[in-house]
Amino acid sequence: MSLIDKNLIAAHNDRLLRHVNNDYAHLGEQLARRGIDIEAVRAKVAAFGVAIPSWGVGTGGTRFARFPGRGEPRNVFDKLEDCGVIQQLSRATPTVSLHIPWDTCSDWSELRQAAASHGLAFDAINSNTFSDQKGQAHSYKFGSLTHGDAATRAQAVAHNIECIEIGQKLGSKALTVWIGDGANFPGQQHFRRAFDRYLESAQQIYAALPGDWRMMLEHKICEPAFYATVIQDWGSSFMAASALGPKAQCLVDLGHHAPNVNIEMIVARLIAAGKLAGFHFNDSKYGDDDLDAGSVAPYRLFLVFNELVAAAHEGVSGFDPAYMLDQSHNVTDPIESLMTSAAQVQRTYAQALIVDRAALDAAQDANDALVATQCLKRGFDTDVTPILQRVRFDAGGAIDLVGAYRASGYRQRVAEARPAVAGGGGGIV
Ligand SMILES: [Mn+2]
Repeated sequence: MSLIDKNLIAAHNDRLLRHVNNDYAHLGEQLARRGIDIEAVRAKVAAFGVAIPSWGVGTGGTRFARFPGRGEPRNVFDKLEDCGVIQQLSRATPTVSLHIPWDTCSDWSELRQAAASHGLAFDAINSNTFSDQKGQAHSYKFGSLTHGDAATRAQAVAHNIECIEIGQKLGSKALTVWIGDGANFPGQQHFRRAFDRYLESAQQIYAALPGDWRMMLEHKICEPAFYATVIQDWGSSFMAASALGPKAQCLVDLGHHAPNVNIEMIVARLIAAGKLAGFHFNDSKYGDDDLDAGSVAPYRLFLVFNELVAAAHEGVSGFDPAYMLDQSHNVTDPIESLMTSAAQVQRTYAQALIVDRAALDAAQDANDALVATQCLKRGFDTDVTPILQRVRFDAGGAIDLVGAYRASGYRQRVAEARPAVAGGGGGIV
């Protein structure tokens, strides 16, 4: 099933293809002079995918307000359609990451079929114990997996196990756990006891994991607990993942760190320890801003990818990170932002792929700081756009993502079919 008319994409591509081919040939020559085979880079970029968060296709919001967009998805089936459009045009987003209970539905096999009809599969499933759901017996106002009350903890554990069961029906292979537990006042919480309770609860969830599943622990420095968060940084996350066992790993959300933290170095440490679960890509200027990936600090994103490409290049055992976007779109059409961000992640991957690793190693060995850093800059400064355009074209996607999307009239169509609804999950974690 095609959500966007294939003829429209083809007509749009036809107008651009000659230029793309010329640009690609020129870039190929430039890279060849540097000893790089553009076809090898293209093949790796074509095989790269980043998951779409189901919550990302709705308009986000802040603590102050949410300004809904037109034709917002009303349910998980609508969300899958929007994800299908992103995948049809970008060819970089073959999977969707669901959030329970925001994405609850009555027939999971029907949902799996709907996803398949849009060319989509399911990535990690996300639990939610950071807000109360209708009819819930115990409130999470003062915590979930770390709550002082055993019945509240048991309820949160049971929800996570239910998420695993749903994920199994959908073909997921991972559970992502992020909790909002923590304290808003000094003295409110006994730090060590709260962490012990987290481990005890997490162990029960871990015990329910199927053999081929991973448990991804997502840390966050603050919010909603503004004084102290139980799993606040990669240290706590690593302690928990180590205590739980080999199937537990640490997920890095780029927005969940203190300002100016060297995230690429955290990534390197987690790779070294065999504990890097994967990423939630986004960008930030001040805090957990959930801005579009690479929109503010593209070089920081590049330095993260430099570590990832280096690990793959060096054949680090067990290295298999999961890639997801996690953004809040307050002023853009979420489909446009997600397509652009997926392409940005692809772009950054390609830039890291063309770093001369042998030259970088030699410069490091010779203590030649200037040449070493130039090796990285040379990758980052290279405009790899023609590679991305060719990858999309070859796979049946759109050379010009936003141009083709706007020409398709998809947003106007769904705006008519989907009357505005109040509420819905606006939370971004
Ligand atoms: Mn996240």
